[in-house]
Amino acid sequence: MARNIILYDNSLSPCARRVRISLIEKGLSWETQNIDLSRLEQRSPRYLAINPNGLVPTLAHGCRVLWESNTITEYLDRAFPDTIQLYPTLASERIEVKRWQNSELVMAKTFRPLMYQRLMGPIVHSSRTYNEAMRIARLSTDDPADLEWEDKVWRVAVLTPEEQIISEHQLYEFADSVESELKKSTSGWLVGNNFSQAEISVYPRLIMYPWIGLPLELARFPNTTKWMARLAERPSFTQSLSAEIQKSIKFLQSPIFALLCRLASKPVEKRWIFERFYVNIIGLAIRWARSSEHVEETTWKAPRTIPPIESVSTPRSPASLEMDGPVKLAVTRDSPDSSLIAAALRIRKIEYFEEKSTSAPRLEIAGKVIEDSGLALDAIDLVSAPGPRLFPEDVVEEAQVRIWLAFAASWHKEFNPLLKALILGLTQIREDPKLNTAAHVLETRLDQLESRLKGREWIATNAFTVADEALKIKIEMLPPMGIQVDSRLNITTWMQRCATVNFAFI
Ligand SMILES: N[C@@H](CCC(=O)N[C@@H](CS)C(=O)NCC(=O)O)C(=O)O
Repeated sequence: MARNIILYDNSLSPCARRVRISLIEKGLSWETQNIDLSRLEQRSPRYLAINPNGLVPTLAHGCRVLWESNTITEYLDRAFPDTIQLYPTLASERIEVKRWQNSELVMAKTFRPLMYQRLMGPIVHSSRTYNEAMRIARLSTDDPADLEWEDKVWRVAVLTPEEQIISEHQLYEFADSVESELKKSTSGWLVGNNFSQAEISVYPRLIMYPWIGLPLELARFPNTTKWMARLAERPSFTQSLSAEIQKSIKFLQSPIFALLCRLASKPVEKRWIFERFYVNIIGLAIRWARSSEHVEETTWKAPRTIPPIESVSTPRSPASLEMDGPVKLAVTRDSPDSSLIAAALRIRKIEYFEEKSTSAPRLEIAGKVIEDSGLALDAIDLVSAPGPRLFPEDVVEEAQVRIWLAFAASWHKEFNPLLKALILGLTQIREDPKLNTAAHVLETRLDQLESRLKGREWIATNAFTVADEALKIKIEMLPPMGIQVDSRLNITTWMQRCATVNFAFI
């Protein structure tokens, strides 16, 4: 049945693939709009207007537009209660699924640069001249940070050889954690006794390891190999892979591509004649195989403006995670994540002991030790506590809170180095080119927020939510970093409104 769903997708994207798998598992049909990442279409103003994080996937269900793959899949479970439910209802299992999703997202931060170094970079480098690559990127964006990124990608200089080794090590640590969980599992699944969203979230990127030079050897990963083979047999896993990618896999894992990667990362002037010839020939073949190379204009369509048909949604998972001792929060000085977790505990009226920490904030709650603020919010939401839930009962409102939390979380790449510089006492932040670019990116994020707040009192719903708190905490820290907020009127008024919220009465 057509459900008025559009997926803004890219066939190479593991994040989009997990949404595709969920849609197929649920028997939902959708329309695909391809966003060409190699042309930076995800950074175009038109795309940023529907997804301010500038990443795929985005899902439009009628006029409801959602980003962040894990939020989308959770929304699909709740919005389509008559389909297979992929998230467990049991709070203890649900939080384990979310733990996998979070550690997968942490792994993705290491995977992304290595993927651009070893997969996207060589493809773009060999199939386009430098000027062509920059001209194509400029068709989508004139943001200096994006153009700087494209320059690095074309030069296949995203990571140094030393950084690549560190990344490889971290990525294998994640694969080891999957292996050890599957070794312990009596059901053969990551969480509980059933196939769940955990599989759908972890598999798509893990299966791409060999494409970026990280083979998953049978001897080291026997359980993972078996698990992957079992998953590959599910129709949703096969059907979620485009024919184009299925054809390309052999090429991406071949010595031909491995040689291209080696040569592409060597400066052009240091290549032998036959090496240059090799890169050009493979580049021509890639160009010929990729039909989109010949298209100048973007082809994707905007979301529909009609609301989807209302239906009864699955109720929110009950807050039934049992507390089994005191709640402890180890806070890090000047850390927005620490402040957010503390605020969430106060909203839910949970008493906790605070300790000081020099590493990442750490929450101990309901027998779990959590070092990720996203996961911490979910755990705080799922424990039985006297205060109101962090995520609203309404399915659309819940998704809105989650996407705006993801918007706030996505500032980390720029926010963290600026914060570090500030802690180290650097005052002339704008004089450092890298920090200046980071500050510029955050200013763009503020502009996005300013336009979201136009005519609205709160960021996600029509009441104060934890998403407002997450953004407020970060914005308060910007002026000392040399990023002024005052000129943005909607943000200033909203900040004043946030300051009046008294957690004791929420
Ligand atoms: N946390 C986001 C991550 C999305 C993401 O990183 N998407 C990648 C493809 S898997 C992308 O759009 N990459 C383009 C880029 O990095 O500029 C999600 O789960 O949706």
